[in-house]
Amino acid sequence: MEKLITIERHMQDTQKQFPGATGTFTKMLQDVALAAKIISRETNRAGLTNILGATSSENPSGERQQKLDMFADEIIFRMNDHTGRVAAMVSEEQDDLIEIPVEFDTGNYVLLYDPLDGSSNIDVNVSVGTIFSIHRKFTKGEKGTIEDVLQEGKRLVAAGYVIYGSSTMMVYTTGYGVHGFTLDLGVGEFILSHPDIRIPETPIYYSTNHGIEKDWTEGVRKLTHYLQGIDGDHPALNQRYIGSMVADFHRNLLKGGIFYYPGTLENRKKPYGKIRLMYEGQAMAFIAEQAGGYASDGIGNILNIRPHTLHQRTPIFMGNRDLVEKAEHFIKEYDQEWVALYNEYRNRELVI
Ligand code: AHM
Ligand code: MG
Repeated sequence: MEKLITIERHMQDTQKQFPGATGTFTKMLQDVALAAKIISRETNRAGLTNILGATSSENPSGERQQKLDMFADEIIFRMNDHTGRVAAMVSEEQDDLIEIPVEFDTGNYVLLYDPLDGSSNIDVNVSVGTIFSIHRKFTKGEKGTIEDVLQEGKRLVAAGYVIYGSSTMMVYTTGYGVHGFTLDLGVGEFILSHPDIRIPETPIYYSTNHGIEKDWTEGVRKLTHYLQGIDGDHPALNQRYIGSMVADFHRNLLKGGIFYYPGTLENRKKPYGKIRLMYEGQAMAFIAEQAGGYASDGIGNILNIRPHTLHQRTPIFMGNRDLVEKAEHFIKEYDQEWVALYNEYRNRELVI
């Protein structure tokens, strides 16, 4: 019989391998897991919120009518603001650095998160997700700073996501493999269901938004034809696109494949892509790499980008390493004009 291992137990056991570890970091991950359970509960009843919330006398504050992404944002903040473990936070839903209220102690880590990714899918009962990552604070002083947050992805100490799908799963890495846990609703625990996830060598899917193909660069077009088996000798892959990156990535992580949201031509809507480097890109890139895959912005490793602003965008190609390297190859060959445009943005200096 397989051992039953809760996420708490798994995190504690991992921590034991590091003598001297204080457990602070483990507890912080556990706080995120608890926030995920609350968000999962609300996400599951999203279709009922208007009906129940409007009539419930128990809830005069109107909290239930709150938009789910705002609710998720607040839950993650409230779970972490008073623990003494976190020095600052940043959220995709907030413009600026989120400071720890003065009445609480601060700690050695900063937390970055996208509280509800793919939120356009909530109203139509399609999977959404939460993405998070953790950097170690390195500046002096008690408060976390923008510099603590805007570190390169390769310096992350942990990252993960929660997918609110047909079941709720939390997948995380601390740099020692990628592990997945499924929420048992009956007991309210995340149970280890996918230990040591490795992206399969043979890919099955490619995932991208074909609706914006008219804005694509030539390199992205060539890549897509390659993945479709039209150009070159690669067997044709199936196309799947949900529009929630967590869900699209999760499927491709378990089944093999590539997800891309490229930068577009200069005069089109998204020359630098859509995905946010700090809340989405770095975390996913760390997980992809830990699972034996790779994530690139089309030029190089996303984990090597030196961030210059909180809401920085990044083009993204991630999944099986050989496919992502193929994307880099096509972009180098066909998209030099776009590369110059994007490089100017990518290499901007951080201004405080
Ligand atoms: P969001 O953070 O506003 O939800 O946007 C990010 C999402 C990703 O999850 C998804 O991959 C992408 O937007 C879909 O965008 P599009 O509808 O342009 O394909
Ligand atoms: Mg998002």
